[in-house]
Amino acid sequence: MDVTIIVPTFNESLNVEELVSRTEKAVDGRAVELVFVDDSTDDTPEVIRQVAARHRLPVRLVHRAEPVDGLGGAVLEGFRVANGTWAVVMDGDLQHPPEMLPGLIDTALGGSANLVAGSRFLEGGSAEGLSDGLRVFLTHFSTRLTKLLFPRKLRDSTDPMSGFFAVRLDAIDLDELHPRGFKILLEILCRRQMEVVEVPATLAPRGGGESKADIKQVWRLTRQIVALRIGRMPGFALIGFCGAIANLLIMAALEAAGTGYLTAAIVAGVVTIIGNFLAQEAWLYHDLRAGARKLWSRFAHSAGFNALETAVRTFVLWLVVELTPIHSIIAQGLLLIAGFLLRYAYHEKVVYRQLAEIDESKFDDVGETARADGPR
Ligand SMILES: Nc1nc2c(ncn2[C@@H]2O[C@H](COP(=O)(O)OP(=O)(O)O)[C@@H](O)[C@H]2O)c(=O)[nH]1
Ligand SMILES: [Mg+2]
Repeated sequence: MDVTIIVPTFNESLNVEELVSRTEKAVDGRAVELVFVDDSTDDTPEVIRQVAARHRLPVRLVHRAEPVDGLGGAVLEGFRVANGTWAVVMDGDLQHPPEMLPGLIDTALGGSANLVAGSRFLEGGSAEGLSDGLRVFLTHFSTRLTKLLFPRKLRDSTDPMSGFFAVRLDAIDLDELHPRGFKILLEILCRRQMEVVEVPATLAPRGGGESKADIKQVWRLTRQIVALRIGRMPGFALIGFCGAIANLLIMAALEAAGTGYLTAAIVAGVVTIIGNFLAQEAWLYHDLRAGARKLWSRFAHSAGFNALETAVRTFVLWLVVELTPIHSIIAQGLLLIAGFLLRYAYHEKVVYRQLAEIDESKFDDVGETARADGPR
């Protein structure tokens, strides 16, 4: 099987017959199966079974009695059950005319990219089917915003909000994907660097029935973008915070046992540095260890940067307090935040940089991690 076409459906009984007929005609002669991942509360599953029986195209139905993660979760489920080397995702409401399938599939099978996306914004594409001005605005706004936030990963994408695309299933890690709403393509594009080719796509008006998109999707998309962008930062902050508390406790314990405060501070510092590193290794970056530099090198880079950051920060604090009217506590607060962000960036981009998979030519702009925008 070359291609599994995944069609998520939620109460789309009016469109199933036409969708299967037009798809069968369009993909004629290709090794393709169609999988409906259905969360309907109406008779859509029944209709799918009847329609499937009347067609030559292999059609399978996955009905989720207890749907998780809505549309995005349905597409993930489709990826899991797919027999194809490639998965194509297409809406079930005929907004993606099935006649676009040959172009998408042949580009996928004939090229070297691992993701082929239909773009409404390429010459020859069209977004005429966006139902109202608000949708048009939100689509353009979120496209601009995400391209700004992920310049490298979305470098070759003009339409990361598209719902019509093909992806090579061996190029994605299903456990890494955490779709929150409708924008599963964005999730795939931002989790790791994909090799993207686009083809023009038309977004037609809906067939029968009503859109299931609502204002909640804006909130979900916002959360998705935040999660994709900040990645492991909350975990990194938590480890740093626990380390600081541990540092104080160790110091207090040593001093209570009669150790001088400087010796106590040094011992507490060393223990904390090692403890933080082990926590990072075991918990936060365990999935990136294998592809990164060697253990001793990670430790040397991590501890070295932390020591350097502390020294530079203290020196800058001295400069700021001596030369400006800024209060020392305020200055230290701001410097601690800056230091934290630098440490985080350094761990993402250097300490746990994925060496093997990096093709230098692809990473010519700044502001992103190689592939570690990170799952939780
Ligand atoms: N399985 C599943 N499909 C869904 C869900 N929500 C929407 N869909 C399907 O996803 C596709 C796109 O949804 P649609 O309502 O047309 O959204 P719009 O095109 O953004 O207005 C359609 O085929 C829907 O039936 C869901 O929660 N579960
Ligand atoms: Mg639709």
